[in-house]
This record gives sequence, C-alpha cells and structure tokens, in this order.
Amino acid sequence: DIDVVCLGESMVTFLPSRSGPLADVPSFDRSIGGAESNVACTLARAGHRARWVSRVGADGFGDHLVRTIAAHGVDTAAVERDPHRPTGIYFRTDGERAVGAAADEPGQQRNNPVRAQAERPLSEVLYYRAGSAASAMSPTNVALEALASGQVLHLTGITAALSDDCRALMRALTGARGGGRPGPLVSFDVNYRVDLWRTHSAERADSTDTAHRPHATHSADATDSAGATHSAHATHSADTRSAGATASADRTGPALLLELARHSDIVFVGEDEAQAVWGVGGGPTAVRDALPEPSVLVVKQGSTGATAFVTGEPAVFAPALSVDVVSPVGAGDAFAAGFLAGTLRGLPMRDRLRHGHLMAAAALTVPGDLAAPPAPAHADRLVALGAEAWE
Ligand code: KDG
Repeated sequence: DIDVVCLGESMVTFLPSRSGPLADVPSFDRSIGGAESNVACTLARAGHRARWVSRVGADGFGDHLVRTIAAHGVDTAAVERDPHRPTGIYFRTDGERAVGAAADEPGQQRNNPVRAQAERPLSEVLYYRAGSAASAMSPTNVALEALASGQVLHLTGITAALSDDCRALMRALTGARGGGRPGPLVSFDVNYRVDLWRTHSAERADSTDTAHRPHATHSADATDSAGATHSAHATHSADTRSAGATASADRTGPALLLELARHSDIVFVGEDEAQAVWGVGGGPTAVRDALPEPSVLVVKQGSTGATAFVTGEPAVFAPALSVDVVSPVGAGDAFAAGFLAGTLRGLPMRDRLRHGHLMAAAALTVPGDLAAPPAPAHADRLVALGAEAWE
C-alpha cells in the first residue's frame, strides 16, 4: 500500500545563522537534507504514501533524521541503524550576499567583481559523510522487500557516488527490471554531485584508509529554479586526496550515471547537468537522443521550464513559475516529487510537469530543503490555471 519508496542517504544539515564565508559564520541552525528523503517528505505532505529506506548511525543525529522524516508522514520502518558508523552531516553557507560584502571590504577584489565571484562561491556545501552509515548500504544490508513495496522506487545518482557497496546496490536495483519482471517503476534523478565523485575516487586510491574521516567539499551552486542541479562547481576540496583523483572521477561518474539512467523507467536530468556530466549540449532533444531508453525522460531547463519525452509520443514542454529564489537547494527534489505525484494520479504530462514546477516553486522560496507544498486541492486549482498564468 506504499506509492513511492525512496532510497538514499540523508544528513543532518547545518544552515548558517547569517550569510558570509564559512570562516565568518558564528553558528548554524540544524535542519535535515537528503535528496531522496526530500522527495519522500514532499510526496507524503502532498497526501501520498511514501517510504524512505536508508541507514543511519546509532547516534542522536540518526534519531533526529528518522523522527523528523517520520513527522512528515513518511514510513521509516525499514531504516537501519548502524552501531559502528556515524550519521552523515553537512554544512551550508549562504554566500550570495557574501560576494557583495567581500567586494565592500577594503582591498578585497573591489575592482574585479568577476574575480571576486570566482573566488568566493555563491554558496558552499561541506559534506562530512565519508564512511557514514548510509555509505555502507549494500544489497545485503537494506531491506530489498521494502524497496520493492511501492509502485515507484525513486533513486538518485548521489547514492552511486557514495561507495562501491552503494554502486552494487544501485546496479542491482536498476538492472533488476531486466527481463520484464514485474516490479516497481524505477525513477532516477541523475543528481550529479561532482565533488562526491572526486572524493570517492580519492578513497579508492587510498583504500587502506577505512576509518571515518570527515571530508569537506566546497561547491558553488549554479542551481536553477526548477533543476537544482548543482552542476557547475568552482570547487576545491579541503581533503587533499581529492586533487589527483579528478580525472578518474570524470570517467567513473558519467559512465555509471548513464548506465543507471538507461536502466530506469522515469529519468530526471537538468539540461546543464547533462552538459556537465555527459557533454551533451544542444537542448532537450539532444539529451533525449543521448538517452532514448527510459520510457519517460524529463529534461529540466532551469527557470525556463521542463520538457518531458514519452516513448512514442510528442515532447511536452511546460514553463516554470517565476519566483524570487531564497535557496535553490531541494527544488529539484520537490520537482521530482510533484511530477511523481502527477504520475501516480495518471495526470496528463503537462499537468505532471506543472505539479513539479509548483512544488519546486515552494521549495525555492524557503531557506531549507523542504517547503510545505500547497494542499492537494489548491495545487490542482493552480495547475488548472490557463496558459497565461503559466507563461
Ligand atoms: O537535493 C538536495 C540535496 O543536495 C541535499 O539535501 C543534500 O542530498 C544531498 C546531497 O547529497 O547533496
């Protein structure tokens, strides 16, 4: 009786009490993050039955994650506790105003705003998740029957970046649909996180280090209103092991993400993300040409909108809502949740996309990952508005 099962790592998230570079942020507010649990929470808030499957540490952060996600109405019964590995956490900074502030400081890149932007990422994401409980997810320690218990199984490329065990699990879950066996539809959001792939490669190169060693990766989000793709990263890593691993990361991530996408039924990818991960430029049609297998492919085009391709049908484009963005993080997850909600209800493709845009708009206008979505009846009224409201 579950609609959507979401598998993936969630983390306790620390949001800065004020904007500025990390070194200047005096305190952080605790929140939660995790692309897949974001999808589950948004679906549950919108009235669907959602289950989150994951692993967390036997620690207070794990307690907090499970309680908070359950409080959104998500079934967390299949979440495992790992007594030996910690729950992952991450910190964010809000640098948008920091760029301006930096430019105002005497002697600080004042005369070169372009350089100032390049040197001070718009916002930073610092992960401390290497060796986490969730990174040990594997085909032998997650409840496979729980994963098969919904109509849809939602996965993302983030999980594939976490560890060899996670990659084995992702291959098993997407490949399991081969041979026409009945099972949930597999939904896959590419969610390319270049920093995670770099870190992973560094870990492989240094495989004797199995201890939990927090690492930090800094990312400048180039997120967009519907996509939240995190696709352009002016990154550096506080973990020096990452530096030499970039070339190998560049091979591993794209190839595996393509393989996983090809084996999925519903795929979400940003237009600029497809460019960043696979070098596919030329718009949504070019992305479809590169990825013809999934029966549904949704190409997110940032604040412009999104195009859905369904095998054997004409492409459908729906423009996004234009909103004042507070934080782009979580908008892509909200979009996926809205689209999946529309899919579960068998709505026409345009309305599935519009539900995605509505949920994304809600997430874009709050600082954290998660926003309360409009009540279902309200969402339906907004989705039914004429084209002029949606241009
Ligand atoms: O999509 C939002 C996520 O990026 C955020 O919650 C953290 O899951 C996360 C990740 O791995 O980046």
